[in-house]
Amino acid sequence: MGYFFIWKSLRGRCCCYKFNDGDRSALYFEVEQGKTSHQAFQHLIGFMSLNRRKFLVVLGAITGAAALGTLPAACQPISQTPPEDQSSESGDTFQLPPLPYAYDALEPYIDAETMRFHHDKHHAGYTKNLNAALNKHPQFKKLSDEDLLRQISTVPEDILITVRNNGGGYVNHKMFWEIMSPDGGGEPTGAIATAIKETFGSFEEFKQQFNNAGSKRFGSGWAWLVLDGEGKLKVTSTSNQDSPLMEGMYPIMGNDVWEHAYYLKYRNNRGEYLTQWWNVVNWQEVNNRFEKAKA
Ligand code: MN3
Repeated sequence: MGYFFIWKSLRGRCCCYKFNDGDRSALYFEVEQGKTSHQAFQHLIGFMSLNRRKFLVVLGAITGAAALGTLPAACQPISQTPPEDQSSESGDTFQLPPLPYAYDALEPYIDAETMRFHHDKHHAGYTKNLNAALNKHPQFKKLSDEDLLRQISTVPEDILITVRNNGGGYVNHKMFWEIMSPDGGGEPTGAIATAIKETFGSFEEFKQQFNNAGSKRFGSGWAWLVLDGEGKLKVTSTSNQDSPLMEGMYPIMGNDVWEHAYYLKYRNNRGEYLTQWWNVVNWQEVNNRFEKAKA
């Protein structure tokens, strides 16, 4: 017995959202077991509002038992009306976005187990802690997640550290899943390719600076390519879950150098992880972020 929300991406793939069922083997997305249908639906709505350009057509919701073999046939339009209500009665302001690909999609560069824990435990934890903190000062729920980080200095003392760590973690990982893809790698394309060349001289030089930023970050943190306050590209790094947004800069792309991002596969060899990571970079999305930030 399970419930499935099914919709279709622009690439024509059916994406299935399933909950309340022990079988987690074959479906594209899933949520924690034991969620109510209302919670799962809110989660889906949150995801769609974040990814509207990728998931335009809502095919509808199917409830009941659905054998895996029948899913392709079930991917027929049922309703083309996206759900309107984006408020959440559960009190959760921010929703954990499902991975935009399967856990094992980034193999062999990032292993499925790492992705599963990284998304389902770490990112889910940041999301939960952020929501809990904001419940104490609900006026901050009106802000977008990025604006919350931009305005971090206005956050009250009693939730400041929690919001800084978990709000940063929430936003950073939301970006992280999007800027990776099983179809990623290779050289940058579009406006970002030109800008990288102009700023750093070559893609190779940029990669080296970025990898340096990641390998020199002591302890946990991120390596970044940012657009600074003057609209210039810059390589930088932050500790813990701090976001460039907290420093008036926009994160175009970032790599997570916390051990949880690579330790299962690469052990203590962060340098090798940094090198291999370029094989999954989704340049199309990086370019989207760049063009959006420049606009
Ligand atoms: Mn992480």
